[in-house]
Amino acid sequence: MKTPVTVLGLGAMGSALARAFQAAGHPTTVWNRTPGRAPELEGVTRAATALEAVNASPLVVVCLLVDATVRSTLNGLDLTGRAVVNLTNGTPAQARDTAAWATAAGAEYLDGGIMAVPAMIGGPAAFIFYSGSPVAFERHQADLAAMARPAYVGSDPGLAALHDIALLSAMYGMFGGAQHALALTGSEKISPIRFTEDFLLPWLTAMLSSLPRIAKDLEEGPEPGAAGSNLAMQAAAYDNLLDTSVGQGVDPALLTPMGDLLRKAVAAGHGDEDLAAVVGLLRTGS
Ligand code: FVH
Repeated sequence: MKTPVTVLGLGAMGSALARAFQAAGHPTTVWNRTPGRAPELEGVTRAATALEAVNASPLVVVCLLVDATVRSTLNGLDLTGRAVVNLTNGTPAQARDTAAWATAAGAEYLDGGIMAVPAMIGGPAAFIFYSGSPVAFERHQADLAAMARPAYVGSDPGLAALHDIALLSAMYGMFGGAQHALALTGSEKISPIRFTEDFLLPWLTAMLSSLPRIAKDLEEGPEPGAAGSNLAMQAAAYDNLLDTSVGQGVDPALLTPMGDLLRKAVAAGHGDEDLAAVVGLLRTGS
C-alpha cells in the first residue's frame, strides 16, 4: 500500500496536490479551514479538523496562504512521528523558524518551494525544491514525486525558500521587461500577439542562452577582453531606453533601476566587463 498522505489546505494549489496524490494511489486525507472547498475532489477522506487530518497520515503536506497560517493551523498539535512538508510560500527566515518550531513539536520537517502553477502539478515540467530533514526526504522522496520532480537542496531548511524566491525574482524581472515592451509597442497600436510570437519570444529565448556564460564569469571570474557587449556601451545605450519610454508616454519605472545599476558598475570601474559585474553590486550587505 502507498504511504497515506494528508494535505492541509484546499486552495487552487492544495487541491491540485491532493488530486495528484489520490491519482497516484495514496490514501489521501484532506482538510481546509472553510468546509466545502474543492467539491470536485473524489476518492479522498475529508477530515473535520486539522488534528484529525494530521493524525490520519505519517506524511503531512501543508499548502496554505502564508507562513502565519501554517503556525496557527498546526499550533498545539502533537506532530510526533509525522513528516511535515510545508509547501506554503515563505522567506528563508520563516522556513528556519517554522522548522525549529515544528521540530520542537515532534515533526521531521521539510520546507518546500513549488515551481509550478496548479495545472502543471503531476506533469513533467513541474518541480519542487525541498530543504530540511534529510531523513524525511529520503523516506518520502518517492511519495513526493507524485506532485512534481523533487529537488533536494540541503539540510538548512531555509535553502528551498531561497531557491524558490530566486526563481520567482527572475520570473518577475523577465515579465516586467516583457510588460514594458508590450506597453511600448502598444503605444503605436502594434499587435501584441504578432509582436510576442514573432519577436519578443524568440528574442528573449536567444538572450536567455547567455545566462550560463554569466554564471561562469561569476564562478570563475571574468575572462579578460571577452565581453562582447561591455557595460560602458550598455550604459550609454540605456539612456535611449529611458528616453523612448518617456517619449512614448510609458512609465519607465520598471527600467530605471537597471539603468542606475549599469551607471554604478561603470563608475566602479567595471565598464569593460559584462553583465555578471552587476550581480556583485546588488549584494548590499557584502
Ligand atoms: N497557485 C499558484 O500559482 C502558486 C504556485 C506556487 C506556489 N504558490 C503558493 O501555494 C500556497 C497556496 O496557494 P493557493 O494557490 O492554493 O492559494 P489560495 O487558492 O488562495 O488558497 C489559500 C489556502 O490557504 C487557506 N488559508 C488562508 N488563510 C488561512 C488561515 N488563516 N487559516 C487556515 N487556512 C487558511 C485557504 O483556506 P480557506 O480560505 O478556503 O478557508 C486556502 O486553503 C501559497 O503560499 C502560494 O504562494 C501557489
